[in-house]
Formats: sequence, structure tokens, C-alpha cells
Amino acid sequence: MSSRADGAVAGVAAGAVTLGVAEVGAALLGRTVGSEGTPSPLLAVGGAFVDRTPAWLKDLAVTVFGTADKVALFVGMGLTLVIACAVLGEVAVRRRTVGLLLFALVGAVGMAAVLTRPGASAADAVPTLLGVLAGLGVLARLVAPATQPRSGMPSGATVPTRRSVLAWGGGLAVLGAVGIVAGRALARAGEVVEAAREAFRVPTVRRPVTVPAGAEQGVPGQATYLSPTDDFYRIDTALSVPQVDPATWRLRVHGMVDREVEIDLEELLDQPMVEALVTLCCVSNTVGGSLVGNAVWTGWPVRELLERAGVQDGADMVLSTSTDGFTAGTPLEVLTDDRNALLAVAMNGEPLPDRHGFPVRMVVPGLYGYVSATKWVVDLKVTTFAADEGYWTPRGWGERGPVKTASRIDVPRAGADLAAGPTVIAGVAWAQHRGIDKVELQVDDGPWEEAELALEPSVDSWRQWKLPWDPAQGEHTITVRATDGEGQTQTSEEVGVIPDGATGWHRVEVSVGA
Ligand SMILES: Nc1nc2c(c(=O)[nH]1)N[C@H]1C(S)=C(S)[C@@H](COP(=O)(O)O)O[C@H]1N2
Ligand SMILES: [Mo]
Repeated sequence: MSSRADGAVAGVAAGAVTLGVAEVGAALLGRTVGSEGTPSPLLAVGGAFVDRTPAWLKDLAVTVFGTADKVALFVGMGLTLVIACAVLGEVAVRRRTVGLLLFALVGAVGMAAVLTRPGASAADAVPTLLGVLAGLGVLARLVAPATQPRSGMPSGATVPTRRSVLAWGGGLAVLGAVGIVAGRALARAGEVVEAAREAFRVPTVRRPVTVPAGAEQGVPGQATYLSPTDDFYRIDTALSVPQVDPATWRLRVHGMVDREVEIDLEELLDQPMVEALVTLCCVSNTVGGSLVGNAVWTGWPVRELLERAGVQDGADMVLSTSTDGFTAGTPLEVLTDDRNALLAVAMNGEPLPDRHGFPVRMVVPGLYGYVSATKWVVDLKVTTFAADEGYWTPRGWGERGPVKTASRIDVPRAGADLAAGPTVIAGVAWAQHRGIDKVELQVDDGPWEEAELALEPSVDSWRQWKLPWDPAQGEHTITVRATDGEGQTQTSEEVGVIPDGATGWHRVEVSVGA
């Protein structure tokens, strides 16, 4: 006899089998035939969801979960799926055909997600299709007895009992879950790019960057001038890190150009490479936040590639596209002026890590990453802001994203309990491509005091600052503000990250003991 619990178990088992078969199938497809798309229904649905995330929701997710927002997405998807499958199973117990049809419908949505991901081909939907068929079979079988009593069938012989529905359903659910995990693991093992990355030789440059000792004040707790690559913040819409084989990588330049250009990696590496110190920051960085980092980037100026293609009159934007479909719309002028807007192949002297865009990404001083720093870049379209828009623009973020002047107190940390005695307030300030001319600090309602600035090896990177402090006992509020190289002092107006970056002064509260 079936009951509601049986239905829920049957539904979850069917769902797990569907995804188990689909994920293993997707991994096998990826490893044998190879796929430009996203055959995994989990990744495809997640990706489709991310792409439909409006600005406020993305902002909320980053606020609540930080850079663990992808983990949160998968946990949320998992819970939603379990509940949805349980409900479908219960429906199927009562109305078998309706339940099976609804299950097939959900499966069709998954297939639609796979087929609409960037680079998808029809073959990508096959694993999901097989999964859905297997899931339908499981569901049909497990809910069969209660809803379709067949007269004349010797009861107990082929009709599962309640116990066997639970046992079979539970077993199949576990098997499906194993399939999901195995499929994902298999897919990751297929990511062969790591070997290519190890073989990749960072090109030499005529004028290597050296960071003068004076750029580093070395106050414990202060962000180091160069951010260690392993700790460098990561932001992107990719649910699994795109794996781009350098052997097949191509960059195409087209649109409003005199001649289309396509280069491969070998050709790119043959160009005169430059090194540049550029601080990258995210438009989602809140005041005092950590979605910002500084690195040495090695690459070929985008300007030179655009010259080769010959930009036509009237163009004002370059739409760069990643292999995973992400796009950024960058004002043409910042890619053609004399700044170091790069097609970067190395970060801090090493090949780009996969998660930072291996083998090639864009790095543009002075703009937030979402309008400029396309990782895994494969396509540059010379166009206009009137005709095209980058990924985040229709999702509620500004069309242009010039970096706003910002400063951050790293030490003392907010909420710190300090012992009495002299200490140091220290941090970083940035206004990429304008540089930082002054950093001032205010303790409580006191006068603004100028901090000591470290050397600024590049106006495109952040600048460290520090100020000795001998505080009185009690609670204190420290406020920081910076002035950029054009004499503009950071505004105190508090504005959220949407649509084009937060403003306001960073403030920390500390207490000083006896
Ligand atoms: N392909 C791709 N490139 C991308 C993004 C993305 O989602 N996909 N995000 C951009 C954003 S919003 C930022 S802030 C920077 C972050 O670069 P990082 O992860 O190397 O720090 O990458 C940019 N490049
Ligand atoms: Mo970003």
C-alpha cells in the first residue's frame, strides 16, 4: 500500500536517479566527445538561474554569503529539488499519469536549460534526456501498485509492498546521489587544462616591473602591496571554472573594424608583452570590503590588437566575451589611450590560475571588473553602447563602471580590543588610473590628520598608508578618506553597490583598554 511517505520517497528516488544518470552521462560526454556547452543539468540550471539574477538578489547573495554564494546556490537548488521531487511523487501516488507528466515537464525544463547555455549543441541534452527517462521509469514502477491495482494479479508477487517501495526508493535515491557525486568528480578529473597550465611559459618583457621597497609599509594586518595570487578575490558567474585549452584558444576581433583579426595563443605570446601593476576591484565591494586586490599582470596591450584590426569611426565600445558567455562592455577610449589595458596571460609572474581566466583575460586600469576584466576572453566586438550591452547592464548595473575613489582601514580591525599604548592605524586606498594623493584620518570628532603614504609605483594600483596613534582609554571611532590624483576627495555620501559602486567613508570602532 502506498502512502504519502511512499510517494515522497518514490519522487526523491526518481529525481536522484535522473540526476545521477544525467551527471555521469554529462561527464562521459565531456570526456569523450567533448562539449562546448554545459551538459550537466545541475550546472546548466544553476547557470541559467545565475544569469537571471537581478542586481538586488546578486547583491543580497554576496552580502549574506560572500564568495560562498555559489555553494549557497547549490544548497538551495538541492533543497528545492528534493522538495519538488517529493511533491511530484505524492502527486504521482494519487494521479499516476499527472505525476509522470509533471515529472517529465520538470525534466524538459532541465533540458531547455542545457540547450540554452552558451556553446550548447543538441548532443548536450542527451544525458539529461536519458536521466529523465530513467527517472520516469523509477517513478512509474514505484508508484504503480496503489494507483493501478490490476485485477487478477496475485498480490504480493509482483506488486511491491509498502516496505519494498521504501527500501527500493531509498536504495535508488542513494544510488542516484552516488551517481551525482561520481559524475561531478569524473567531470572535474576530465579537466585536463592543469597540465597545459603547467607547461605554459610566462613571456619575458622588455621592462619588467619592480616593486620598490617603499611601496610596502609592512604594518601587520595591513593588506600587502601585492595580493598573493592564492588569496586574490574571485568573482564570476561561472558555476564550474571554465576549462580553456590553450592549444585551441583563439581571440577574434570583429564588428566595426576594417579587417577582422583572429589570433591564437602562440601569436599573442609573440607580441611585445608588458608588465603592469593594476589593482582590480569589484563593483560589489562594499565600503571597507575585500573584493579588491593588486597584482602584476603580464600581457599585450589591447590597443595594439585594436590597431591591427583598424577601429572604424563611430564605435565607442568593445564588447568582450568569455568562453562561458559572460560579456563586458568597455568604453573604447580606455582601451585605446595610453594606459595598460591588457590581454593578460600572467598574474604575479605565474600563468593565470584557471579561476582568474587562464589562458587569457582582460585587465583594464580604472574600471570595475564587471565592465572590463573578462576572464577566459575569446571574442572582442568593436561596437557602440547604443547597439550592445554587457552582461550586467540589463540586470540593473550601470552601463559604465569607472572605479570610485576608496580607502580602507585594515588595522586595527573593526571591534578590536586594543591594549593601551602606541599603535598604528594602517590600510590601503585606491583610485585606479588617477592615483592617490592624500589619505586622512579622523579619530572620533577630532581634526583630520594626514596619513603617511607609501610609494605609489603605479597610479593604476592601490597605495598603502599608515598613521601612528597613541589612543586614550575608551571607545573610539576611526574614519578614513582619500583624495585622488586629480584633487578630488572621496565623497562621504553613503551609497550602496548598486548600480555602479559604493561610496562613503570607511569607519571602524575599537576599544582601548587600560
Ligand atoms: N568570464 C567572466 N569574466 C569576468 C566575470 C565573470 O563573471 N565571467 N566577472 C567580472 C567581475 S564582476 C570581476 S570583479 C572580475 C574579478 O576578477 P577575479 O575573479 O580574477 O578577481 O572579473 C570579471 N571578469
Ligand atoms: Mo565584480
